[in-house]
Formats: sequence, C-alpha cells, structure tokens
Amino acid sequence: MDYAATLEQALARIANAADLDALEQLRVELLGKQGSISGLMKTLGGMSPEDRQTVGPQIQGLREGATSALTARKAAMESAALEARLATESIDLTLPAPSAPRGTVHPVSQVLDELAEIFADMGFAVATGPEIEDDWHNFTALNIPESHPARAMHDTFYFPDKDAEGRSMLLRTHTSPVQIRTMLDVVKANPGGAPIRIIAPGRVYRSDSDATHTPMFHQVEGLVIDKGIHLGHLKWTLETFLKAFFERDDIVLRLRPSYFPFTEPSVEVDVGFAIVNGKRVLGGSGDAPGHGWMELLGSGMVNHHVIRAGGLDPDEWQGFAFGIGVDRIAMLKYGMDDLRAFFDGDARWLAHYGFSAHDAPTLSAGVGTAA
Ligand code: 2NL
Repeated sequence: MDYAATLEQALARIANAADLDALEQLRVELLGKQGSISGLMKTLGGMSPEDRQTVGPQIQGLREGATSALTARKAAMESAALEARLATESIDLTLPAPSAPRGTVHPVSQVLDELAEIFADMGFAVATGPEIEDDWHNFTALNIPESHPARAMHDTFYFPDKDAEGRSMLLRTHTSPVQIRTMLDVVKANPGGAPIRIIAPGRVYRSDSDATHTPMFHQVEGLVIDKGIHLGHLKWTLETFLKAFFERDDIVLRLRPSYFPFTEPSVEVDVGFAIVNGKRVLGGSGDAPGHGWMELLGSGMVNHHVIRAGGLDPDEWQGFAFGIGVDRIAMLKYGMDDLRAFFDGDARWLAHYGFSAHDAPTLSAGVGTAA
C-alpha cells in the first residue's frame, strides 16, 4: 500500500475542508475509532515483526501528518473566524451599561446603624466585645449567681473546655459582658473611673428555637455611669431614643417595676399603641380607648454589685442600663412578621425587606405594622 499517497490525499482533503464542521467530520473519518487511519494501525497486529518494522513507521507518519494538518487547519479557521468577527463587530459606547446585580442592606444592619446614630447624638459611643465569653464576664460580674436559672444548660451554649483561668467558656447570652469589660478598661486607663456612656450592640446566643426565638439573635444594651444618675435620666434617654427610632413624637412610655439580677430597681418599659386598620401602630397612651401597652425593653439602675465588679465604687458612681432586642424592634419598625426569615439567607426576602445602601429609611417603609 502507498502510504505516502494516502497521506497526500488526506492532506488535500484537509486543505479543502469548507468549514469547522467539515473538518471535524474529516477528523472522525480519518482518526476516529472507526477511522481509516485507525484501521491501518490495527493491521499492524497481524503482521510479522519484520513487516511491522518497515510498515509501522509509515503508518505512524501518516497518522502524525494527518493529526498535525487537522490541528493547524482548525487553528487557522478559528482565527479567521475571530478576525472576521472583529472586523464587523462594534460596541456602542453610548448605550447604558447593563446593571450589575446589587445586594441590599439587611434590616438588622440597617437598625444597628440607626441605633448607633441616634445614641451618638446623645453622646454614647459604640462598644464591642467577644462573642465567646467566660462565665465570670457573662454571669458572675452581673450578679447572676451559680444557681440562677439563666445559667442552666438549656439556655446557654457552653464549650466543653475551660479557659486558662479555669472559667467555663460559653457563647455570650447578652451583650452585658461588653459593658463589664468597658468599665474595667476605663478604670484601668483612668483610676478615677467613669463617666461612661456606651451602647453595646451585637450577636447573642441562647439555646432556644421556635417561631419567635432563634438560637442567635441581636441585642443592644446601653450603659451610663456617672455621678448623681437616677431613674429620670433613664426615662428621658429611652423616651428620646424611642421617639427618634420610631420617628414619632407621641411615643408614650410606661415604666413597670420588674426584676433583673444586674439592676436595682429594675423597670420594664412598655410603649402605648393604637390599633389602626387591624394593625398595631406605636404612639399615644396605651390607656386610651382602643389602645394598649406593648412590652418593649428591660432596664434599671445598675446594681451596686455590678458597679463594684466593674472596678468602681458604688458610693461614688451610679448608673442606669437597658437591654433591647434589635431583631424585635426591626420587625416592629419595618413590618416583618417572621423572625426566622431574618437568618435564612433568602435573597428574595432581602430584596423585599433589605435597604439600598443609599436609602434614608422613612415612616412609609412600614413602621409599626408588625404585631
Ligand atoms: C431585657 C433586659 C437588660 C441590662 C439589660 C445591664 C448591663 C450591665 C449592668 C446592668 Cl453591665 N444592666 N443590662 C439591664 C436591664 C435589662 O435587658 O429584657 N433585654 C432584652
């Protein structure tokens, strides 16, 4: 058989292939599993060693020649096609750019920003601290004794190991340890001590999960330490904050006696609401006809044991503190009704409830629509 002539033939057909499809068809015909050159390769098996030695290199040369011709022709066709496209295609730079997908600000982030801004106007700094805490900062310093139910395993996520000082490690159940750390830091930097005005926003963890509780949620606590601080300062601060946050001048507070280990006296704060079109809208006295009171937050005068744990003398320094659920006030202000959706990471929920990074939130965004 004349392998040189066969190669000549193949090369001619490759050179004449009209397009990429024809070239591919040719490749299959010559070099595919059932291809003619592949067939020739198979005949080597039946030959004597002497024949194989002379014929083998010729078939191999045929195969390599066809392969490299195919590859070269394919590259030439492709670059010709690209050249042709570049020659005819143009981009209209006057058209508007296609819009890139844009994320939104999560309502919790939005509310945290609002809180920082409102309290900054009242002279509060934002303090942060670790989410992994030890039981001294999370409980003991806050006048929560060993036996307190808040320490029970079903509420708190504990780590299996203790820290270097032998303290139990846990996920903080409130942001109060941040205030303890801040007090200790202030006293360390300035043995004279306070004053302190901070809010401590952030994630907190409790082993609790149902329609209204998630194992992780957000809290903001506030702490003021100074001389001559009393309940009047607490009430004014909360009233000023709530009016600014809910963007209503007619917010009315009701303070009820309560109990927290870290405050004495402790007060639960309710806000008055009206029922408008079947929905609760904050504002007005809860005692008015058709109105009611809604429990919103807990607060009180800082317990003297806590002042002392913070390194300060309670005979010299007094303070008030409060704690609020950030997710809850976000729901109240912007009208979401399922807490779990906050942390599902569903982009459709975020597209609906999220904020543009450039938006100034307004009342019309749905204040006070949630129950
Ligand atoms: C609630 C109640 C509260 C505090 C938190 C606090 C922190 C320090 C000292 C004293 Cl360092 N108190 N925090 C006080 C009263 C209530 O939270 O129901 N939060 C959702």
